[in-house]
Amino acid sequence: MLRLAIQKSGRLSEDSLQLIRECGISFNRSDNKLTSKAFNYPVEFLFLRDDDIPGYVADGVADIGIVGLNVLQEKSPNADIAIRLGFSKCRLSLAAPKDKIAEIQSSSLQSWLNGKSIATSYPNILNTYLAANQIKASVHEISGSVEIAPNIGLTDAICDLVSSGSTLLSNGLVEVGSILESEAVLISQPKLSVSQKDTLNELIFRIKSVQRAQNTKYIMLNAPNAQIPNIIKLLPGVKSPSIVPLGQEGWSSVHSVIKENTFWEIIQKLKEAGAEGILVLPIEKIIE
Ligand code: PRT
Ligand code: ZN
Repeated sequence: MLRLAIQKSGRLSEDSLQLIRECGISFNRSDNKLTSKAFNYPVEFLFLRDDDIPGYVADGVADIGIVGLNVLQEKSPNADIAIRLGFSKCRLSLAAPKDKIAEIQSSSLQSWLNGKSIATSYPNILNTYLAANQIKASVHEISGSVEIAPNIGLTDAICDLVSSGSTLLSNGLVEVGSILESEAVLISQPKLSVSQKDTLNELIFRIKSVQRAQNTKYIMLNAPNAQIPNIIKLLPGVKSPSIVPLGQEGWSSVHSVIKENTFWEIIQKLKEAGAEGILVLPIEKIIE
């Protein structure tokens, strides 16, 4: 049995549980229970505050856990990351009041920060960054609402998580530098038994299959046979595209996969190459 720590409620919870479901693992969750066992996989869930997950995994109370890289770097920077999960993306950034921007631009961020005070909930990451950049600034640790610190005269700047940037904007702050790009990661304790390692490896295999499918679409299109060589060049596929003759003489149907990030560019080129009736479908899993 592998004990998996997941955030009880918050920004990571729903995506973590969704990933587990997409890996074909079923479970029941009642809101007030702190643990739950999967029906069809040797895993038990522990529902915890995200800040506690790195410590529980380090102590072996949980065997694996899903947590933001920001919390992991702050609490257990040397922990083993089994796989990056790609959701809950954000960055830990330095921000300053917008009326200081001209001053910062006229020198450099490093020299402006010297002698300044910075509020943050991430003192360890921030101190490491300051030391690495030879900046002497004072760090004020506060646990929440960091973005109000400059407005109430507590500090000159802040170091906090940013995703859309709207919290900074509504507090009159501007992002002046990013010190960590974060996303959810799966971590594991170092002393798993052989069978626990097998269970973890199987879970990672399933996660990779889900991730590949999320970034990829299934595409079907029709084209005149004379155009097929040009179309194939645009669609390399998993191995190579499947070509199926159509009922209409001289035409074929091409089936393949395309990457999400090249999608619109490729569709345009396919149309120019004579493709018609293009269908694009989501893929649930890709096993390699
Ligand atoms: O109760 P518990 O301790 O478990 O949860 P929590 O309240 O400490 O954490 P939670 O649920 O807010 O966040 C969990 C994790 O989500 C974080 O550790 C990050 O890894 C990730 N994440 C992703 C974020 C954000 N995006 C985010 N935008 N965590 C916090 N924010 C906050 C940020 O602190 C700031 O206040 O959102 C605000 C900024 O957002 P924008 O969109 O206005 O820029
Ligand atoms: Zn927390």
